[in-house]
Amino acid sequence: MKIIEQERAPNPRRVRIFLAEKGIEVEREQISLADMQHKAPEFVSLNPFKSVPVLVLDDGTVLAETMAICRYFEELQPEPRLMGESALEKATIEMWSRRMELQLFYPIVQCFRHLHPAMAELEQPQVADWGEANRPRVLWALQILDDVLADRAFVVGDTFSVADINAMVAIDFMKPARIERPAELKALARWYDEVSSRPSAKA
Ligand SMILES: N[C@@H](CCC(=O)N[C@@H](CS)C(=O)NCC(=O)O)C(=O)O
Repeated sequence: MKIIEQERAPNPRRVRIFLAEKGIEVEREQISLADMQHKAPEFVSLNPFKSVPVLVLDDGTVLAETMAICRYFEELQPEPRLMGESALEKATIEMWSRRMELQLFYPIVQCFRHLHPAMAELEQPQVADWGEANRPRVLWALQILDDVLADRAFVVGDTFSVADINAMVAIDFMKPARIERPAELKALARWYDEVSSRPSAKA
C-alpha cells in the first residue's frame, strides 16, 4: 500500500502523526499541489475531490479523507487506541475530533486560502472578506479549547487521541495562516507544549 501526499500540507500530516503514534510505516509518494498534480487525470481518477492524502491499497482500492484513512488503520491495528474503546469513548472522541476539524481547522484553512497571496491561484475565487470573517471563529474555538483544557490533560480526558492530533495540526497551521495564538490562553499553551513534544509531532 502507499499514501499519496504532499509533505508540507496539514491533512497528510494528520495521517502521518496518527501512524507514527501506532508505529505503522507506510510507503509515501509525494505530489506537488503547487504544480497542480492533484488535478491531473491520473490523480483525479483516484480522488475526484482532488485532495491529499489518498491511501492506495495493494489491490488498487482507494481511500481518501484523512479521518477515513485513520479509521482504517485504527481498525487494522487498534493499539494504541486513538479513537476510543467503549461506545461512549468512541463517540466522545468523534465529537471532539469533528469539532476540532470543523470549528477550528476549517476556519484556519479559510483564513489561509482566502487571505494568503500564495493561494491566489489554487483558491478560485479568493474572497478576502470570507477569510477575514473566519478569523474571529478561530479565536472563539481556541477559547473553548482553552476552557476545556483547564481541567483535563488532553482534548478528551486523560488519554491522547485523534482529537489532539486534529487540534495540534490545526494550531500549527495558524502560522502560515498568519493568526497569532492568544498568549492569555494558558491551558492551551500547556497542552500544546505537551502534544508538540511527542515524537509523533515531527512525523
Ligand atoms: N476533507 C479532506 C481535505 C483534504 C485537503 O483539503 N487536502 C489539501 C491538502 S492539506 C489539498 O489536497 N488541497 C488541494 C486543493 O485544495 O486544491 C481530508 O480530510 O482529507
